[in-house]
Amino acid sequence: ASVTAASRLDALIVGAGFAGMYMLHKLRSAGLDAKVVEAGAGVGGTWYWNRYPGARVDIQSLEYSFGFDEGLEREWRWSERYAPQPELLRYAEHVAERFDLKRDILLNTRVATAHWDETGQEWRVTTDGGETIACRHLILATGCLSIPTEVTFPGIESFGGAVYRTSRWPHEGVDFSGMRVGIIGTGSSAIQSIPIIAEQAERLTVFQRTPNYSMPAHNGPIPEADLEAWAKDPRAYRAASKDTIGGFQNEASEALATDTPPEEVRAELERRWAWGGFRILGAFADTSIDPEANRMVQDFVASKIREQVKDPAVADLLTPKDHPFGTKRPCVDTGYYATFNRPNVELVNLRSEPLVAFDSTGIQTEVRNYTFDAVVLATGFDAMTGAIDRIDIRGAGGRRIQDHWAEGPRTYLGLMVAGFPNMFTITGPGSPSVLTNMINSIEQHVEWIADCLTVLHQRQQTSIEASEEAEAAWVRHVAEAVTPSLLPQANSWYMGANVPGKPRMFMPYAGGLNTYTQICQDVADKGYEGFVIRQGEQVHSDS
Ligand code: NA7
Repeated sequence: ASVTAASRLDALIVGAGFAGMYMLHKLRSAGLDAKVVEAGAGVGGTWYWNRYPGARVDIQSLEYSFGFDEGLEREWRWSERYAPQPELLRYAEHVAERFDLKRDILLNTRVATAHWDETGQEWRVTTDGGETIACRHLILATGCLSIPTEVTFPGIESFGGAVYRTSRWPHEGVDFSGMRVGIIGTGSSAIQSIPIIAEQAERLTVFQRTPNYSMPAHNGPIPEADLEAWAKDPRAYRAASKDTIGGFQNEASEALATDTPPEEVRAELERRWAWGGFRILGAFADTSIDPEANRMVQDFVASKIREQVKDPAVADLLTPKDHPFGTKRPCVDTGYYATFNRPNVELVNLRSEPLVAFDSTGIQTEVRNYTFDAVVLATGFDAMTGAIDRIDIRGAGGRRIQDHWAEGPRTYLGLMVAGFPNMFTITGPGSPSVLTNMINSIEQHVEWIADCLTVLHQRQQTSIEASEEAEAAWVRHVAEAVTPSLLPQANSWYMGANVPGKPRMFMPYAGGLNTYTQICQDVADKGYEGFVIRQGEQVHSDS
């Protein structure tokens, strides 16, 4: 199909989650012609798809919300510290309405291919609906945790009961009353849903391969101190959130656990545990880099698990032993550990009792047969690269992104890829993204990209591309940034370790959102250092 220059967009954005929506708003406000293609039937991304019971945000909502518009900020009130998924979805829909975004969002449509056209200096995009769209810039706002892993089990198709995936939950919900339910996985999704499923179901069996560290959310009303600080000066409050490693306020301490008397370490960890959520991560500056300091936090969490779980054998099984604290994404829960005190809940250790197969009635392990009416798969995502890999993207010279990333994802600043002109990733590999408060990372990326495209547009420059050297240097820098930390010690999805055959490489940038923001700003201030920018070739002039 041929597309005339007249119908070419300035930018096509893929995905209508928070990133895609804000990107659309920013580009339209700058006078650019932009549209969004979204696979779901509605906006909201993560919060559109992940409708499992108990799904909620792990960062306080006061900070996990947009700060770019004061009107939006003033009129929206969060009901709790950590908003539940339905409220986050309402917020996403509210943002779409408020900024009249939907007229430029094509729903129920998945991008199939995106090929760079050298002559026209544009991307040719096709969708599963058969549309062809030409665009100057292609912006991938496809999410870091949007494609479930293709985990499957022998015989699962013969199972007579229902199978649910946490990330593809039925919109009408599921009533587990009177059912015998099995759940596979003990990551964040499982840890949030297990307490609620356990209350409904007749019996719940949890199949655990690796235990995770989980901290109590202590969800409830937003803490007075935060509300006051925010109300006094919302701009200053937002700025303080962004000027941190993780993109949220955490009372980050400079103190070293190894220099602190043990009883003081314990008291500080207790105080932060009582506050809830991720606050414990900021307790000491050395817990993420020094095994001995980390061990103190591990021991503390283990003691907390023992306090909450009555059966010492079950408590022991729930205690992580194979990875340091914080090296896999820590979980935040409401009543997770105490759920194992319920008479209708049992924990199966897949390490000592491997899963053999499903049959028509349930799950067989090497030890027993379990009968179920329903099974829940909470088995995780092909993180950071999954959604990008699934599009047939070809850059200059027809090079496929999968080939360029064969040994792991390579980007410059997590924003662009050498050889893929005019293609941006929001919260892409090589950016801090999944190690941070996503909304603050999204705002930073979107604003940087919007400024860049505005400058190019004003100067009639047709293309921008990361240089090979800048990309190579950034890949090295991303590796160096994580080297002092314990993060690479875990077989985490940060490392690509949860997907068979995926190259092992620490994908996000561990240098902190504040440092990263400064680096991106400096690059722009130096005239987009490390990028190759081409002047318009006047391809449509009549000379
Ligand atoms: P996660 O955190 O990747 O958790 C997936 C869980 O599923 C984890 O416990 C896995 O155990 C388990 N799993 C995966 N495959 C299998 C098989 N084949 N057999 C048994 N168990 C399996 O995904 P979530 O959806 O919970 O959370 C993703 C992110 O969303 C989270 O980190 C937050 O950032 C929000 P394993 O550890 O691999 O042994």
